[in-house]
Amino acid sequence: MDNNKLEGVALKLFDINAVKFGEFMTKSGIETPVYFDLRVIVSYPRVMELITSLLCDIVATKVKKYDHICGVPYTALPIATLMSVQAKKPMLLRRKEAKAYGTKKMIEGHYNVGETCLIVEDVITSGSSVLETVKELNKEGLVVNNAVIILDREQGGRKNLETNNVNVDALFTMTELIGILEKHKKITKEMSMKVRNYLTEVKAPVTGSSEERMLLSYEKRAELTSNPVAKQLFNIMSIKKTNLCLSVDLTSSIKILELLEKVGEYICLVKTHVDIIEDFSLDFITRLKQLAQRFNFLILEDRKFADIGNTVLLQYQKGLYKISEWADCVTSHSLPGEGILKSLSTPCNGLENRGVFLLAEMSSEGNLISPEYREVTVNMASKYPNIITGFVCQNKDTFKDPGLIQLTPGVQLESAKDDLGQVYNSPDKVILDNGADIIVVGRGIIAAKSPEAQAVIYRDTLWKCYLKRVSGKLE
Ligand code: 5BU
Repeated sequence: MDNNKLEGVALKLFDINAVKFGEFMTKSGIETPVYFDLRVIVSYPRVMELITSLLCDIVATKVKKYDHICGVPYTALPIATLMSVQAKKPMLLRRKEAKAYGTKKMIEGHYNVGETCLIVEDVITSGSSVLETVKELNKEGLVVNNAVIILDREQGGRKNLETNNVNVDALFTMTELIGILEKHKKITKEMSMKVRNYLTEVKAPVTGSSEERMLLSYEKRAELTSNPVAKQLFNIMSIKKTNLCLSVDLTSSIKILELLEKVGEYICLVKTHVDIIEDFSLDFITRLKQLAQRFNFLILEDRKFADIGNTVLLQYQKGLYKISEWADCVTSHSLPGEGILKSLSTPCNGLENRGVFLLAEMSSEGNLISPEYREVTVNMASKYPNIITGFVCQNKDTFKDPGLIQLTPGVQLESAKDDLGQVYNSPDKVILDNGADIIVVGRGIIAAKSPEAQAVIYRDTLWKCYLKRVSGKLE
């Protein structure tokens, strides 16, 4: 490769502020001394031209065969377009969200199953954005063996991609870029050392493990989910800074509403057992929904469906409670088999944006769920990504997908158990060791002298544990 050209690009990137030095915070809450914003390069046609020609040179020498080029949205799209034109290879366009009408295609362009596609990306850290695009292309029967990128931050992304059989070629590694900038006195020796130390200390999580899920921020995970309720929940948690779900196990609708007036602002989700309410009415539901809207929380009806698909469909949509009309999400057992998920994903009354938390484990002593049952439950859920919000479970190894939510009940600050088999863990234990994303607290709050004060304590304690988890230094 032409080293002069390469140095020229590095210096230009520095001049146009596409690379900055100082103290920055990454999306996942980790401090970094170097930050890239390659979006700005679209304002510099000469830089675009240089980068395109250098990337095309790499591809010509390193990539044996490819039929298409696809950029990772959005920063890499213009670069991929220019490369496609220069190399005279057809481009594919990946959508971030499927169109709501017409064709629901995620990949636009003409292609045949079995053809190969080269990926273009600006920067890789963990490689997870590239992998998302690979996943979409694979779904269409396209094969991805190679990715070309502008900058490899050397924090584990290359390894993650190679583990997934995607070979990576980069214009620069971070070390090379820093070397050029130091040589040309754009940055001090000190800064260069600082960046090098940072690179050895902070590694991106390994993709596809439950550890990765635990280290990603809710904000990031909102982008990785296929279920609209999970997306909303991740967003609410990030905005309100709370991962507390209140289980309102009270038998009076007035008491439930009074309680939510006081604690609504501290929770991301309210969990109901609608069949224990003695004065249930549709007016209660109207008021519950008003509170949900006012305080920005979602509603989970903990119905624990467990019958054949047809009965569950009736239990979900009909009867006194008409759960499907108001609950954003419900809980369900996997015991009856896939029919239960088919029935819960049946479109009803034109309502979309519904979710299901599938029970993969329980908190009660002596429950009969075995590791095998847990595993087949998770496999079953993977066939219904649009409807599955996450799992009710106790253990981080239950699932890996960072787009799904681990909902964990059985949490209290004070007690270790109740008299009827419930087992409690501490916030620390469930979030840091066991991987809980949303934590269900019932009597820990509702039975307290001041539920409001107690909700604040839980909210603060749980959020602190989450922050500690995502800021953890890795490896
Ligand atoms: P508690 O008061 O924090 O013990 O209430 C816990 C709530 O979570 C209660 O409504 C249970 O029905 C629910 N729950 C649970 O405790 N354990 C489980 O494994 C499942 C649900 Br699934």
